[in-house]
Amino acid sequence: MSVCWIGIGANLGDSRASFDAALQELCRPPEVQLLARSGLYRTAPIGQQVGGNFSNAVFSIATTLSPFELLDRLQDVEAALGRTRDLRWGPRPIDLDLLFFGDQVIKTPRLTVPHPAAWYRRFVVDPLVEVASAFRHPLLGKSIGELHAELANRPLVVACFDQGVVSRSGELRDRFPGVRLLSATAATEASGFPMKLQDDDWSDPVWNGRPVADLTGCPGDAFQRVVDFLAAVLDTPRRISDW
Ligand code: A4P
Ligand code: MG
Repeated sequence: MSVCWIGIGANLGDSRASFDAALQELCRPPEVQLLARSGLYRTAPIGQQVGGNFSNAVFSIATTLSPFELLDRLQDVEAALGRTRDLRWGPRPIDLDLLFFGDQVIKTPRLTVPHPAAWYRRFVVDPLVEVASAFRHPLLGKSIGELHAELANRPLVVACFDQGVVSRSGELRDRFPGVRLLSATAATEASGFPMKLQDDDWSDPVWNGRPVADLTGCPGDAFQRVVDFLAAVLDTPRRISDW
């Protein structure tokens, strides 16, 4: 039996009804049991073509399924609730992301676990900290509560290895006043919470003891990826109700 954490999101249709239907459908067979769920959050949309505000939440299950069987099940539930895949990071009536599968680490073209963005997207971490504060991230060696607290540091120091992006740090400062973007060499000496915006051949999940933001799978050019990353870190999701 494995304990898994799943992120759920929607910005089309009646998201509350879709969330309830997704849980019911997913937990219908005996191989999946619901353990806990967070409240419902209203969050700012991250991504250029993603549409309007989202509802987001997280829940945990116990399952005897393998990670790939669970991914199949999640995608079947998404399809049953009207999800189509016309556009990456497009508007959606339901999205189910496998955040953690116990402490397993999986990196294949079809499935990456832990989900690379699980630790820095506030639309995931804020609901997660409600119900899994003590859970230790299997790659980063820190608890969800610790990661959540570090994301709140201001200024948020971000170490960037991409010189093209660093040369546009003024633009980023205007847009995100709480952030100090430094080149990687400058950030090594900085206190605070540097992050590296990963280039293609870097595989370490931590750098100088700090989490690496792996943006390689995100849409857009390097600058847009950094914009989306910072927007996801600096968002302040609003808890709207219990779920
Ligand atoms: N895949 C790999 N690893 C996983 C995993 N751990 N969980 C593969 C789920 N799927 C995983 O996903 C693309 C492919 O990722 C799948 O075929 C699967 O094999 P998708 O659901 O088809 O497409 P997507 O959702 O557009 O892309 P992706 O990369 O899953 O994006 P995300 O991470 O879901 O982000 N803003 C707010 N406020 N709230 C949101 O929930 N969501 C997104 C999409 C963007 N902006 C958002 C939100
Ligand atoms: Mg997804």
